Amino acid sequence: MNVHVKHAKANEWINQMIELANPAKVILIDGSETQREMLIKEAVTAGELHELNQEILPGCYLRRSDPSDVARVENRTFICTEEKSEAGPTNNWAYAPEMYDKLHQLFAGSMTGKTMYIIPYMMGPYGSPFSKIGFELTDSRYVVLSMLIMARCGQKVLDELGEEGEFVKGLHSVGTLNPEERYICHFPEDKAIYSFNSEYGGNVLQGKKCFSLRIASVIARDEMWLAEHMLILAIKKPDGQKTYVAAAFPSACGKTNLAMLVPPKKFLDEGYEVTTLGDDIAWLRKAPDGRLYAINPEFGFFGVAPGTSAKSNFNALESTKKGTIFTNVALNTDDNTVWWESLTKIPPENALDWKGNPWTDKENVKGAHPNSRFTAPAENCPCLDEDFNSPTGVPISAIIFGGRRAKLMPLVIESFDWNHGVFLGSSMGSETTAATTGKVGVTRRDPMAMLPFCGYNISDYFSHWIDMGEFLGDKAPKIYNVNWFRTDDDGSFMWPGFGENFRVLKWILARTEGEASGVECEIGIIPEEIDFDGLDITPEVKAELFEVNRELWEAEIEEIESFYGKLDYVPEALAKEFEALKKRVRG
Ligand code: GTP
Ligand code: SPV
Ligand code: MN
Repeated sequence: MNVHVKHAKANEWINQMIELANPAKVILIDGSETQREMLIKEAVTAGELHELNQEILPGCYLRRSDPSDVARVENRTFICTEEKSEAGPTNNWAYAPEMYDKLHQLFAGSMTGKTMYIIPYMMGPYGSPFSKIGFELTDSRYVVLSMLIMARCGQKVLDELGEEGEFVKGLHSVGTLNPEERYICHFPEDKAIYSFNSEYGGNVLQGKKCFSLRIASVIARDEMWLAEHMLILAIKKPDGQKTYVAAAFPSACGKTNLAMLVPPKKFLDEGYEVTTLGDDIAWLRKAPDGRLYAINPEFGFFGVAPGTSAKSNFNALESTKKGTIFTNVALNTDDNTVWWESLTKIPPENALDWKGNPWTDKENVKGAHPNSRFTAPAENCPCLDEDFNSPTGVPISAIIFGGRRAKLMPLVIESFDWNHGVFLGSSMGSETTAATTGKVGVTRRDPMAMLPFCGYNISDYFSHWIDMGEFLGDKAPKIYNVNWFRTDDDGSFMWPGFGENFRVLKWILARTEGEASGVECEIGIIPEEIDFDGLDITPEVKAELFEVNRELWEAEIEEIESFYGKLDYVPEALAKEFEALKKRVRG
């Protein structure tokens, strides 16, 4: 078995991997429609994909994954380096030479009798200085078909790579799906990724979290840019002027929803418009004009299905109407379409749940897995921004951090300056969700929403953020923190969220233009006035959305103290910010 690409180093490595995994057949993914259709046909015949109603959902398929393989596995995800200090205390570290030995044993013969697909893929637009190339060698047709949606793949990528270009190496094998022996390994020093015994999204679609965050964050540190877990959106004002914003929220905390939001009717009538550039990952670089520009390295959306409806996220739902792979949602057997919680008020009469069992006990059993997903081409999105494929990216005026905080965090605050903003990001807490295995609803520190995705020592990552502020100087974006998830004493959300979040964006927009006023408080700058016009909320709720409770902040300070205490070091600029916060809260 032998494969030839016109890049000596890539060629050599690919053939080494073929020798190791020993597939019966090797196919190079060329990005052609003919090849994609052939793979879909094979996947349907093999029972790997279920063909949905092609009249209602053309080109759409349902995939049921193994019930033990439905989310990212943080405890099986490793950063493998020579020195432990390079990975730092927030990552699972493995000594690179030992992990290579282990992986080479696991992968030896792992594709015997199977086909190896070689996917050349590019993260970022064609012809862009931001873009980077990788290869994923996999024995999963589902991974190939998903990668064809999520990244730019095929011959065009090989053309951009040329004979000398740099590339990230990636190997994936489904193995036996044994969760105990599941390995998601990153070797930042060699720019290599190995995934074994999983077939779920963020574990195996290597272009996404593995490359675009864990490996790219290391490259970004070395090259003085940022690789972040951020959506990118544009707000167009009635006068036609556009402003771009990037926002980092932890997994399943509202990035896709904010990226695609539909402003309330009043603002649409006034002529405001929101368009989407990305819903999960941003690469940000200082451009020749001195400002911070962002691109979305991805080509599709791997979005959370439950909660997505025509009302909550019209644009995301529209994006899933063709050419989409649904994973672990319910099957409506009346018309052979899909269903998930909140898609409609009333579930379908006859359905199979996400495991493929007749869904009879609708009271107690969920139809879709809470982390069920759609893999949809970005080009389907009705509000996709005209600059989605722009090689230069878009200039970012504001960076927003946020998370799920039932109490504590106000609806929105602005940081006093860049370093204070970095402090807000570094000390962020959020309640855990179903996007990763483990307990849901526990508050944990998730700095910049990057806890599971930073490929190196988090202290160095904080320093890098501080350095970026200096590098950008007075052209640095303003930094904010938002919280859509504050609850009342009954546990109900106090803020309507979704499209109404536009009101917060509008305040942020006005602030970046120096047009809105704010009031300094202990934790940051709070809006003097937000446009709540037409919104049915009581003055008490409004007040509570911005309340800063000193007792809760005292407890928060303890938690930050304990988190900072576990780090190798806290950059001086952040230690200073933390001291200043303590003084303001206690003062
Ligand atoms: P990942 O793809 O895991 O990175 O998630 P994400 O950050 O893109 O989250 P997403 O937008 O998919 O939202 C996740 C969940 O949060 C869904 O169930 C949404 O319905 C819910 N959600 C999103 N925005 C809001 C909001 O403004 N308010 C409330 N209450 N819930 C929201
Ligand atoms: C997330 O968990 O942040 C996701 C889904 O976007 S995954 O691809 O699994 O990372
Ligand atoms: Mn994500």
